[in-house]
Amino acid sequence: ILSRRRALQALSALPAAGLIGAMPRVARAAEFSLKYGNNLPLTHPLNIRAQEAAERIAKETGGRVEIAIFPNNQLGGDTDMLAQVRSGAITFFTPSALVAATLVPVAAINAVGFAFADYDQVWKAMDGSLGAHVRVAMAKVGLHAFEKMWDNGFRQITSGAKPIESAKDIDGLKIRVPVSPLSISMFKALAASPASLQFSEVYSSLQTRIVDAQENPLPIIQVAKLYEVQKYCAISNHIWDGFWFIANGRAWQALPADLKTIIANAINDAGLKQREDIKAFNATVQSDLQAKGLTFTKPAPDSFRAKLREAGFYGEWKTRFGEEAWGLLETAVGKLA
Ligand code: TF8
Repeated sequence: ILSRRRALQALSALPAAGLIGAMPRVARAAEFSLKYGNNLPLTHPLNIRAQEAAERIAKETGGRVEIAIFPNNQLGGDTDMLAQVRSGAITFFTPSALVAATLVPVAAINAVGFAFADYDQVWKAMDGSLGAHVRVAMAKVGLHAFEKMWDNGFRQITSGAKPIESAKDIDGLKIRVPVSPLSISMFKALAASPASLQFSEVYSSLQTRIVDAQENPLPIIQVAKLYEVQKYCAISNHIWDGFWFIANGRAWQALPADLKTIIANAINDAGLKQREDIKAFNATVQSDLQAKGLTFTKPAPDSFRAKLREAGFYGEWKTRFGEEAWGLLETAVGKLA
């Protein structure tokens, strides 16, 4: 941005005659310069599709809207970016639903342990009334959530010291979870010893053995190179997690309607493509990770679910999320408790 400003100054110092028409489009300052922050490396499909959306938006608005992307925690961890998008310091952020829930508790509803069985259930619910319910709650705290969620994936557990074959093996496990009350509650109910850390701290906390384990979807384990600091991976599918593409509500409302339409279409379309990318990624990522040295196990979900029921996990979260949200979830996935 700075260098562009300097380029503009340099241009304006040139003799004007005949130059205006020849001026390259990038040299014109955008009417709306918007910042978007996220926590992922540029190699993740989320950043690839977000970049495409930003280019499409610049093109379709004739350069009136410019979106600068700050990937890879450049602006701080998730909690920082959540504060920034709330205050308007940045316009866009894509938190995991788990992280968004620190501000809007019901946003974690999709992450109830062992709720979703597959992607058919997921997209029906999140593109339907469950997603709509969450977006209304976001609006109440001044956040505009775009209609289409982006895919993070089904979360899996990696560990360093020993493989996880059944729920018993996570007794006492020191596991990093996101800054998420639901994740803490779930892993406590499973008798593990969970600790909340920002995603930006995950690699180093595994490397220095502050924790033994973490849980994330396979594409994240791949792009964040967590296989370098972990030995085992249990395909537990314990949580389906997605990203909410959110905007600061005031900044969003202040945009002219025609620009809002262009931006929303570009972001929602990019989200749908990103879902397909993750699907394709999922087809090969397990064998890639195996080749990189991770050993996989596939514990049956039953022992986990039984433990959660016994600990009263589902009952507690039904109360915390409320009858309405819980009802929408159970309509999508069947009875949980
Ligand atoms: C976490 C998050 C992650 C996502 C992803 C890295 O583990 O939930 O799954 O934020 O962008 O902190």
